[in-house]
Amino acid sequence: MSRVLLINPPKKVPLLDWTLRYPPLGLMSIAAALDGHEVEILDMKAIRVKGKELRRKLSLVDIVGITTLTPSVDSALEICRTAKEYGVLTVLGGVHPSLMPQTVENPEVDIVVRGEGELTFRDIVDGKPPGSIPGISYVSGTGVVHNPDRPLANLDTLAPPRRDLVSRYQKQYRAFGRRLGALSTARGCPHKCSFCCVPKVWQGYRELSPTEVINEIKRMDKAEIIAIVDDNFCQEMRRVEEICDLIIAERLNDRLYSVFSRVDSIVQHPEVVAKMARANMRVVFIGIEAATQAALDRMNKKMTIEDIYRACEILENNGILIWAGHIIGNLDDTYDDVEALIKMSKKLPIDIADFTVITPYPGTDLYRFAMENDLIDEFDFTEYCECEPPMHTAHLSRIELLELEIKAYMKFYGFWAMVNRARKWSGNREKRWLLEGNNRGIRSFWKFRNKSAFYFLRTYKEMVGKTEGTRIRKHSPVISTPILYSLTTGIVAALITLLLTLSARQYYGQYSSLPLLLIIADLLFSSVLVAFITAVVATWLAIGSYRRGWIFSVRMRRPAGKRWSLLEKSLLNGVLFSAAALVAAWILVLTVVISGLSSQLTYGLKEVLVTVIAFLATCIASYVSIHAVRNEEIKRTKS
Ligand code: B12
Ligand code: SF4
Repeated sequence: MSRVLLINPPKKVPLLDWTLRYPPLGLMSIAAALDGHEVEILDMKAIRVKGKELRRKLSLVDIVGITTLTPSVDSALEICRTAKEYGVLTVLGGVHPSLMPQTVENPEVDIVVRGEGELTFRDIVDGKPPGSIPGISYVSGTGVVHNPDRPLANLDTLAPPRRDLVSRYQKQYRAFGRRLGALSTARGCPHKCSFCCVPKVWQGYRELSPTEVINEIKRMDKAEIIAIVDDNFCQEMRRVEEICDLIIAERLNDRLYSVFSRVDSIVQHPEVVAKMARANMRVVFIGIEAATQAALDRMNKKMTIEDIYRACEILENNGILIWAGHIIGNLDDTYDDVEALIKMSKKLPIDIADFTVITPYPGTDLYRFAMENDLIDEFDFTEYCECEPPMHTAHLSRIELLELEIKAYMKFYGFWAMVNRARKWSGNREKRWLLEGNNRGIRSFWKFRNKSAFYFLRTYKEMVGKTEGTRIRKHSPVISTPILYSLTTGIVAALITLLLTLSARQYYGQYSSLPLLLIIADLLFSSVLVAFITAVVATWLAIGSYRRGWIFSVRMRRPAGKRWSLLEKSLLNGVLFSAAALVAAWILVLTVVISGLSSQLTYGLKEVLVTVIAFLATCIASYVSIHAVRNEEIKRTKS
């Protein structure tokens, strides 16, 4: 008998991991195949485990198995390193090592299990020699060995997941503020979308029989919402119908269900969708991905824009909560295309929206294309969480992708958009469950929304730092919009100018008794000087502030015109604004002199004049400079 510790690594990715906490179904499934062995599941995403406690647990076992997605690979490797200190056999499984079996080249990893894990891991734990176990990769004396793939199992022959091993974390597994249970009723997907790794990991599509699905639901009596994790639960609508009939007949529709579905499946069988609603399948996640047919075709999505509209209509008419996924920055998307996608998401009756930036997961066609075309900028997999763009596209830079993502979230989860959505939910009998139990559904979104705002502010600053090659101070001031920034700096510049002119008043004695020519010369000179200095300083500050991520500017990108260095742009603005100030001051002085009001050329007039010039020059110079740097018209001085 071996002692086995199965670990869900602690890495939490922003956004999704904040709203949804799922039980580690993969680990529960492989644990089910290990009878006769001593097994524990340590869900480090559900609870905080101190280093000392982890070491203690590792010191007591023979084998550690860790489930690994791409963004959590570092976290998994770190656990392997600790495990190796205690001589524990380390095994990695899950999506990432299945797609990148070369992960086994890390000295702290002994074995990588590719694809379906139950029977393969069972062989490892039973102590079979590595050479005889299909579906694993390992390092032998001659180098890395990739054994042939293991034939896929009949799902009905596999033991049901060991839910008892995670019951102590049950309170942590939640969605929409409700206790969540996860259920897999099918594996794989027959489609081949270019950005998706599922067809590569699972190969083919297999189902659990409807009666087994019902048996499994019966075992999940503690869950208030059951998340069916199949990639396209609606792949075989006749089976879905059968499952729904059984759920209704067995009165298992007292709990909520959430499923993932392709839009075309919904469009082809609206009558089954009505039955899904009766079975209390109240949340359907659909992948909308793009707003143009060209983009859908390019990603091989094999559906139409009309399908998207029609599927939303069908779901809405059945009172099903629509949760839609959008990809920001499909390969040929322009800025306009992404803006159209954001608009579309607001136009459709979508209740919850995910906006994920294009992410080239290893093993996908997208990854291959991005590598071949040198589009990937970030090779640190911990950043592959669909929140921060690791690549650029032909038309969109990384910072633009991030800006568009932020813009999408701002529009969809803006204050009034949220209020309107809450009103819609409260007026809809089928969606009112979100407001039940002290509004826990809505409150979970509200928390998510506010946390995301802070996350995006930080990420934006960091991304500006990376893409602009600027060192970002950790605690830099809050981010401002260009208008707010320009107005604030304008007011500060005006106040400083006013104070300086006020304090210089004593040196001028009786100003209005000075010779007229001298007063005119002084007014003109002061105007030019103030305009020049404020414009130069404002330009320099605005460009620096933008590059440090203190100004968040989402706007249409114009084709870059002439490019300036920071010094050139500052001097240019200085000259332009002082020329404008000279003209303005001249007009004022001439008007006063010509109208015979020379006695009005007082020091008070000078104070007002230079203060106004300082304010305007700073505001305008800041604003235009922000847009100049935003449009890449300013050459980078650092890299
Ligand atoms: C449910 C789900 C989630 C849940 C829970 C994830 C979890 N760890 O359980 C939530 C919502 C939290 C989630 C989050 C994310 N997810 Co997710 N998720 C899924 C989904 C839909 C189902 C996973 C599942 O439960 N499958 C059923 C079980 C039985 O399969 P399994 O976990 O793969 O386990 C089997 C094998 O992989 C293997 N195995 C797994 N672990 C181990 C360990 C050992 C030791 C061994 C031997 C074998 C083994 O054996 C198991 C049984 O056969 C998959 C889609 C899919 N088809 O995989 C996407 C998927 C895994 N997620 C994905 C992504 C991108 C994410 C996020 C980055 C999304 C985001 N924007 O935030 C985050 C990352 C979270 C993180 N911290 O790393 C990608 C993974 C891409 C990649 N290369 O890693 C997938 C494939 C979706 C996709 N189409 O792209 N996800
Ligand atoms: S995105 Fe969905 S439909 Fe497309 S291949 Fe992946 S799982 Fe299948």
